[in-house]
Amino acid sequence: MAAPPSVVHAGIPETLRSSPVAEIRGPGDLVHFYRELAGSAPLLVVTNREPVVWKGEEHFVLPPGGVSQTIHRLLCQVGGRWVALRDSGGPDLLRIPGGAGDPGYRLDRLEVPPALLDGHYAGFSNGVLWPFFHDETDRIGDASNVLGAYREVNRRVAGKVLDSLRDASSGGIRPRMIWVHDYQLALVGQEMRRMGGALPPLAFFWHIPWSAPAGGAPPPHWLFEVVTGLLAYDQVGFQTELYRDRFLDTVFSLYGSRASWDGETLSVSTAFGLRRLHPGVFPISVDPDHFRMMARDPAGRIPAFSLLSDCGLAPGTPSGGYLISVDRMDYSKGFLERLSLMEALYENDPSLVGRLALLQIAPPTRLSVEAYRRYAEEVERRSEDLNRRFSRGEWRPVVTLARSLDPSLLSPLYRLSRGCLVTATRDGMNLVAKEFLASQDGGSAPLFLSRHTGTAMTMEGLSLIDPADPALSARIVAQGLAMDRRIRESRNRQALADLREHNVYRWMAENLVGPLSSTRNEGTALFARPA
Ligand code: ADQ
Repeated sequence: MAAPPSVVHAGIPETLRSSPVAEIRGPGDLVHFYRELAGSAPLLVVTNREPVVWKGEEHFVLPPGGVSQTIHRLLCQVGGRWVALRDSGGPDLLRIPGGAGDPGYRLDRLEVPPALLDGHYAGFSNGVLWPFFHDETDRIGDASNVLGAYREVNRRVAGKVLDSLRDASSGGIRPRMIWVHDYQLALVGQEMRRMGGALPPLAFFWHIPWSAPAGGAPPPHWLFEVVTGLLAYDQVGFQTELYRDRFLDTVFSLYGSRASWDGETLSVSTAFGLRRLHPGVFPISVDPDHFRMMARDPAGRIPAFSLLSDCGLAPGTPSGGYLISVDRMDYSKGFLERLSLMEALYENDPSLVGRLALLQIAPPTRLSVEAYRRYAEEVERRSEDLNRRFSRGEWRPVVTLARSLDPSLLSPLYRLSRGCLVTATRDGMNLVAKEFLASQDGGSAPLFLSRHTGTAMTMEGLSLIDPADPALSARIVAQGLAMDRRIRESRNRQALADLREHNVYRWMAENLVGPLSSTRNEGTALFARPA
C-alpha cells in the first residue's frame, strides 16, 4: 500500500515553521519559549480529566497520560491554573508544587453531581460525540436526553474558570491565554463569553478526528451547536490538515455564505456576532528522548523480562516472539480487526503458530458506557476463540493484559517486541505508534500502522495497513517482518529523527505561539458581549 503524499506537518503557517518554534527539542526550550513570549504571566489550562490523582493530605500521584504530563510540567515551571472535573477525593483546590524556584500551579477541581456527569460523559461525550467523530454511525446514542447535561457541565466549567480568574483570595489572576482541551468541553469558550467580562485569548485543541459532512444526509441536530461553540475560540487546533479541512467544510455546510476563509482566518457571522478565529493544524507528538532512554533503562527492562516470562513469552526463546498492541479497550482502536489480522497471519503461514503471539495491553475504559462493556466482552470471546484454535501446549497466540502499565515498563516491551500493530479504525493521531518508534532507537522491529490514524497522515515512510482488510494487512505484516533488517533499521532511524524534530514540546509551542503573540491579550474582551 502506498504511503500518502508528503503532508508532514503541512498546514502550519510558513511564519511558524521558520520561527523559533521549529527549534524546540525539549522541556527547557519550551519553558524558555514561553517566558520569551509571556514573561511571568501565567497560563490557564482546562481539561475534562485532572492531571494528578489525589492520594490523601498533600499527597498525589501523576497518572501515566503523556500529554497531560507535559502540560503539567510546563505549568509547574511557568505557573498558572488548571481547571478540571474532579476525578478523585480531596479538597476543591490543590496546590501543585513546582521544582526548585518554580512557582507550581493551582488545580481548581469541579465537583459535578453523578447524574449530570453521567449525561455529560457517558451520555453525550462518549455516547454521541466520540462515535460520531470516529464514523461509528451504528453506535451513536440518542442525543436528545443527554445534550442538556453536556451543555450544563460546559457551563459549569466555564463558571469555574471565571471564578478562578476572579478569585478574591488570590487577588485574581490574569493569564496570558486560556487553553481548553477536547470534545468534552467544546462549549466552554462560548459559555465564558456569554458570562461576559474581559478574557485573554482562548485556544482550543480538538484531539480526535473530524468527520466529513455526511453528503446529502441532514446533519445531526446538535452539530450546529457544537460547531458554533467552537467558533467562540480564537484558535481551534486539529491534528491533521484533513481534519481541519473537514471542519471548514462543516462550517461552510452549516453557515453557507456567512462563512469565509482566507487560508489563515475563518470569519463567520453568527447569532453572537462576527467570529474571527484561526483553525490551525498542530500534530501532537511524544517526547522521543524520554522513550529512548526508558527503553534501555535496566530499571524497566528487568521487570519487562520477568513480565514476558510470566506470560509465556520469555525473551530469546523460540516461543518468545510477539507483536505488541497497546490501547484502551475502545472499539475505535480496532481490537476485532486486529484479531482477524492475526487469524489471517496464522492461516497464511502456519509456521508462525507457536513462534509469534499477540501481546495486547488493553486496560478497560469507559465502562459506564454500554457499548464499551459489550465491545470488551466481544473482544474477550474472539480472543478465546483464537486461543482455542491456535494454542500449542502452553503457548497462546493471544496474551491480554487488561491493565495500565507504567511507560517505564511499556517502552522496553515495545523494544523487545518483533513489531507493533496499530489497527485503529479511526484515530486523531495515535501516540502509541510514536512511542513505539521512539523506543526502537537502533532497533529493527517494524510498526504496522493503520492508515486511518493521524500518525499515518503526518509521517512518511511507515508500513501502512488497513484494519478493514485483515487479509491484505496480514500480507503486509508478513512482508514487513521478512524485510531485510537493515531496511527496517533505516526506516526506524528516519522515523525517530522525524519525531525528535516534531516532538510534544514543539506541539505545545505551536499551539501557544499564536495566542501568546496576540496583541489583543491585555485583558480586553475579544468579542462583544451578546446583546
Ligand atoms: P487516545 O485515544 O487515548 O488519545 P493514543 O494517542 O494512542 O490514544 O494515546 C494513548 C496514550 O495512553 C498513550 O500515551 C499510551 O501509551 C497510553 N496507554 C494506552 N494504553 C496503555 C496501557 N495499557 N498502559 C499504559 N499506558 C497506556 C486521544 C485521541 C488520539 C490522540 C491523543 C492525543 O483519541 O487520537 O492521539 O488523544 O491527542
